[in-house]
Amino acid sequence: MEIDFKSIEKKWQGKWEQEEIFRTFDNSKKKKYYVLEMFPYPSGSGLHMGHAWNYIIGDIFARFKRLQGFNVLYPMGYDALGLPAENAAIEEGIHPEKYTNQSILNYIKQQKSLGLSYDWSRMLNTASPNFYKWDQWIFLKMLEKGIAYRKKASVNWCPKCETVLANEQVHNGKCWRHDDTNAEIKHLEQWFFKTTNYAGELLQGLKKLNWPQKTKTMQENWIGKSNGVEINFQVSGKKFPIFTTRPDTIFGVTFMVISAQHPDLMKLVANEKKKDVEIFLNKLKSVSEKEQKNMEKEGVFTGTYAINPINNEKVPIYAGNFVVADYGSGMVMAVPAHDQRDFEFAKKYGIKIRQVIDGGYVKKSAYIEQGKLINSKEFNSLGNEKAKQEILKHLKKKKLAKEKTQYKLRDWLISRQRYWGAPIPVVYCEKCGVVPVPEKDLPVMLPMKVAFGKGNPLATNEEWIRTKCPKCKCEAKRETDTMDTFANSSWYFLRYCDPDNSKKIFDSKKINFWMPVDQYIGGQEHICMHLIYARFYTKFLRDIKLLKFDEPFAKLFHQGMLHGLDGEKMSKSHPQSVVLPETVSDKYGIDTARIFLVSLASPEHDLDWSEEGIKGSLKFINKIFEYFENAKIGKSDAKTESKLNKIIKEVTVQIESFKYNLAIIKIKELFNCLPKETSKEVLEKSLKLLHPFCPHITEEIWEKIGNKSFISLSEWPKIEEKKINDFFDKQDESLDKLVSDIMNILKIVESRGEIKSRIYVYVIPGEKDFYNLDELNKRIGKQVEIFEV
Ligand code: ANZ
Ligand code: ZN
Ligand code: ZN
Repeated sequence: MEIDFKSIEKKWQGKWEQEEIFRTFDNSKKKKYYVLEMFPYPSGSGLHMGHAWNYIIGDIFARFKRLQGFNVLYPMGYDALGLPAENAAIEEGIHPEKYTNQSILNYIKQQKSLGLSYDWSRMLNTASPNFYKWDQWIFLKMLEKGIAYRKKASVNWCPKCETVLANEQVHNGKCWRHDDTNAEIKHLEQWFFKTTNYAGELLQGLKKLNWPQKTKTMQENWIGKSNGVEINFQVSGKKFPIFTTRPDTIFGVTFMVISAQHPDLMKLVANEKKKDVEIFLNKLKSVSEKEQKNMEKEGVFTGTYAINPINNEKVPIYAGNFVVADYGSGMVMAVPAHDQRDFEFAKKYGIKIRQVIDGGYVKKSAYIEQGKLINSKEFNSLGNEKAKQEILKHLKKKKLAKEKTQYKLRDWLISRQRYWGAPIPVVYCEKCGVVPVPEKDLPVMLPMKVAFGKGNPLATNEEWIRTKCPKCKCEAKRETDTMDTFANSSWYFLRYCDPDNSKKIFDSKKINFWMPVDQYIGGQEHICMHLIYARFYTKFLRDIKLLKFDEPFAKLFHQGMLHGLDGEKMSKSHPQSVVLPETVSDKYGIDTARIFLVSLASPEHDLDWSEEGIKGSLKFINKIFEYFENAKIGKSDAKTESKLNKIIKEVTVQIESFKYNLAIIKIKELFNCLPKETSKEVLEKSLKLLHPFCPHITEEIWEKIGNKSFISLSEWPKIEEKKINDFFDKQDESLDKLVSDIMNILKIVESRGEIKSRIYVYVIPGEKDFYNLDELNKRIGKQVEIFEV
């Protein structure tokens, strides 16, 4: 049988669009349900099967929820600003705006051809001033509240991207976009968002989220809570706080190490040592901070000393490569006897090692286990856990220490020295300093005319840079940095709830109605980037009273990775692996591809694309089509009803938990045992189960069996518990057993050379009707008779 997929797809996609059946309204009486896939970046090379898979997973869910009777918000938009578009445009010699618009149009076309049921009226494009205006607006609010701030810091710079990166965007010392490029360290004045203000809450909030445990643990580790103590040492007559988790070892401090990247390092260095320190710093210059931590511990004496408050001992301060500048205070009290890094350092530079915890023999490595204190005056012989408390108490009394919770999370560096982003809305005035652009002057539009390839493109448009100071009206200069594109994806999901608002960022009433996203779907690569930033934005917007909830994404699902025929992860960087949805739908129909993508494995697992597999799916679709073509509408029987209801029950649970593959198995099983003649209701219910997976052909069949409405807008079949009858299953089981018994006996008999054409089965009285004789005959392939004795 030949199914004309092309025209069926065109027909239904056309009707859905024309009648806007997936448009969502705020005033429905139904319960809301918000389904969202992570924000795509519209690349010029378009969408491949790997991307398609992600959207199909979401679409199946959205269609399912819609049939279940929810008022489903299922929007789509494009994370269009950002470096890839800028780079691609430079490569192709066209303006990023043109490049982006073309890519978006292409994306929309491709997504529509997958049969995705988005509400296209809410489409977002972050490159539109109507969107990035609100990026700038949020920035101003953050500036007002002290959450956005500017500081000089040692920052990670990607020489390939030609811009700085946030801490989250440096993966093992390398740029997240360029795993062949080490991030370099630069000292620059940059804009930051104070994510650390929310560190505790970001950690705490994870508890109540319905996210995969692994994901939560990864975020937890990224945020990295550490409970310790801050102890004031004296450095050049001033107090200098030191973060430690081991106050019990304070008598063992024999030196201090300040981070080589510490902004105040040079202020602290003694004149006669300035040269030495500079030579050391130069050596480190091209190595990122993360890498330095893995390097051999190195350092140089600064010529300065610190005074240990517990015993007033004078200890030398070194500048070292293994201390992080913006963790704690960027200086550590080094205890070589009990900390391995300090131990290695002390060995290398011949510094004294003083054991203060009794235990192992400190000669080859630090002793890091528990033990009783020694060499610690009045604290001697205390167990070291107890000593932690006692020493803290002692120092606290003298106001020299306090408890401190420290997080690994860093503030988010949001400045980018690139063009295709939202301009940071501030100006620099000689008189007034940094002046925010007034709200009424937003958006600060990206100028079209800039030169690419000579550093920050925005810095090449003099005319744009020159402006008037909003405060004193004197000549002033615009900020030329743009915002990290992750800013856009940090709140886009809110704008979908009120996409066309031109007066406000959004109407809080609408947001509080739709949010949080009930089901979020996306890859694991964003666990410590987008998923942290979006949670941070949500908390900030809540604090300025725009939102009434704390967390943006109630439930999260990570899809696996699709691999191409060559076994490589399907991506642009492996052209051999790429399969295009167009090619597949031309050959097999998009519903075939959809069902293939979810039938082999549960979608959280990786999947290999296979030509064989898709042929199998095509067979199944053909079978379905043929079945409905030939089905006679009449009466249904109790057995079919029982099976149907049982399977509805199972499929409902399986789709809900993304076990799409198991749902497909059940649906196949159902169609295997549907009789040629059954009721319209049974036919329709069975078809509805298939609908989320194969929206086009189910619409077509739905119409063929006499419906005028859309199956897309119909209702998920209700489970009629009372029709489920285990008797039929027992009957099936007994029949299976009888068939296998007969087959075994036949085997024995026939091995003796006797050929039997008739088979008599003797059962106890009343059991004869328990077996379906037709079925029995069919399966044995011989005539069977049953007698009651
Ligand atoms: C003295 C000491 C003795 C330490 C000892 C450890 C063992 P976590 O758990 O990761 O928070 N530290 C403090 N600031 C640092 C920085 N900016 N860069 C690198 N290391 C830093 O680790 C806390 C410990 O890491 C602190 O406790 C400090 O070393 C070090 F036997 O202080 B400890
Ligand atoms: Zn890079
Ligand atoms: Zn001014």
